[in-house]
Amino acid sequence: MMCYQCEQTKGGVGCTDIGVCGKTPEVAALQDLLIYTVKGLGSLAHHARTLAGIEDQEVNTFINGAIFSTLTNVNFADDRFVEFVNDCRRLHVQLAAKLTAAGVTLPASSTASQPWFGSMPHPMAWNTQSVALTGVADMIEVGHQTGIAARQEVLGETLAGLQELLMYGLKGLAAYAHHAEALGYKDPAVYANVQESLAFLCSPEAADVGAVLDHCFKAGATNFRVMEMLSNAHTSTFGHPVPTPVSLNPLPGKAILVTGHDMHDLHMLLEQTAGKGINVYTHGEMLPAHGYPGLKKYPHLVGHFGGAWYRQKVDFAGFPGAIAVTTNCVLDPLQAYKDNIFTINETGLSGVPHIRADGSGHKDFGAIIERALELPGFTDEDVAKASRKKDVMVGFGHNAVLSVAPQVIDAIQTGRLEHIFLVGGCDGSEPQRKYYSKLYQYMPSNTMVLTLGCGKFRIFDQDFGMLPGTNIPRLLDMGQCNDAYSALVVATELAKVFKTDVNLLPLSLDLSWFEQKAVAVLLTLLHLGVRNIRLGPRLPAFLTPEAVSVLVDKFNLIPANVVDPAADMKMMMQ
Ligand code: FSO
Ligand code: SF4
Repeated sequence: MMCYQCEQTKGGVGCTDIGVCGKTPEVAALQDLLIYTVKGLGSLAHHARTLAGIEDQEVNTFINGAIFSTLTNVNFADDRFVEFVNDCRRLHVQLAAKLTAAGVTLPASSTASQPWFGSMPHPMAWNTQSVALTGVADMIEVGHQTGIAARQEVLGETLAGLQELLMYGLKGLAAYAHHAEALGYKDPAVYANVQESLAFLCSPEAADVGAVLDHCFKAGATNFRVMEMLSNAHTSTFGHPVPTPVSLNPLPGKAILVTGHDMHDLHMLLEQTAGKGINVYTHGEMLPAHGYPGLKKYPHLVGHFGGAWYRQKVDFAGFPGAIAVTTNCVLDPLQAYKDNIFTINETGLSGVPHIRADGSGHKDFGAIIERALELPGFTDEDVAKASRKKDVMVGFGHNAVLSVAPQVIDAIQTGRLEHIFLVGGCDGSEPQRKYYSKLYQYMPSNTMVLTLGCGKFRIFDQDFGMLPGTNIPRLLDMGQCNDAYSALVVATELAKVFKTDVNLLPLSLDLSWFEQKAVAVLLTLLHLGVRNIRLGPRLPAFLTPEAVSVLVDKFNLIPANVVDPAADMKMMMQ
């Protein structure tokens, strides 16, 4: 196997024996095969749209979900990937039949294999070949031929890595688009862009660095649309987030912990648990849910439990109830809680029950509820012996922040607010990530910090006090990683007031990346022309020094100075 799609990749180079995340070589091969086969279906869907005006919603939904399933820490279940590959080939044949019925024949050149597919045919050709794939072992064998190695050999590491940059950006935006779709929000232009990019990656044009970079920025533009659509989906369904204190202290009673990013699932679960005497807690990236009026109205949504994703083995083992995994990040479970955990949507763990939606999108969480009722929940003694923690504040989406904009603007104009930091992104277990904890310590008291994503867990429970002369907290959490959209709305509005551009505001972006959603957000920022972004704790392994130098020249992308956060702070304050 060879995988270097996330920040924690082995040695900062690539996972080759087994993933640092726990991904086995077998699952890696199946994921590679799924991406290869989705490139084929995406190409066909692109041609069907452009040549025959055929739009196939089942294909559109499938492609985004399938891509999402290969994101870091989403799915480790080999049987689910076999299912995805089979579904992909079935949909391909179905769509090809629609084209034939419409009297459209694809030009022979469109299915000519590219040198970087090695010994494999063009994915569109493979999808319709009658290859006998009877099970996991067959697929793994083919999957081994679809990995990154052939692309690196033919294209060289820089171009192969830039093609991956595009693919990872697509993974991130497909994940966000899939969340929006669960709430009934979709945009034909988004499907079209994803599929056009997949077709591009199978075309001779993808051997050109400039063309690949153009597609990366186009994916960044699409991701902006997607984050906006997801933000609208959340706020139209659940209302705009409002500042809300969240308890970190458990209450006595039966309990369910909901992790991941999917607000729609949380909502369905709150509905199904209402009146059943079960308390629902958020975990990880679900924390911002407490700020949404349409979710906080449920009295049994009682608080938040645990920290960032990488601590889940400790958190989940210490949780006396059932655990619902709606999206990443999920890790191979410990025996201690394996019987309590359930996967939903694209997530998957071997030997763990998986809950599927019915045809109308409804999910029956009966099994989770049943397990929660079997387990002890928090007892009075548990609660009595737990150390009392202070509430944390959430709910500072763009609406809430813009409502205090006049005070912020006044504070900037009168010098009481010297600088704003946006520390967005993910957390992780590596020691270099201590940089972010230290960075906060060096922030002068006349500054504010906006957080988003699970990186917030470095400081979410610390008291930063108020901005001098105002009743605005210095630390404002804007939400999940996809709420980078909210941060962009605020930055754009501030730039308008000061009649300048975002790059000239007293604002620094220090991004901690981990997986491919963060790649999509980075591409969005670059597409918008945002400069001087700090990126850490390590630069992506898939970007060679040559590729990095292009981004440094064009955008002044700055690697985070993880060994000297004080120096970084000094530079940002200048
Ligand atoms: Fe964190 Fe995981 Fe939201 Fe990521 S939970 S690491 S960027 O998946 O998505 O912030
Ligand atoms: Fe390694 Fe990350 Fe790939 Fe997992 S997802 S195998 S940790 S690079």
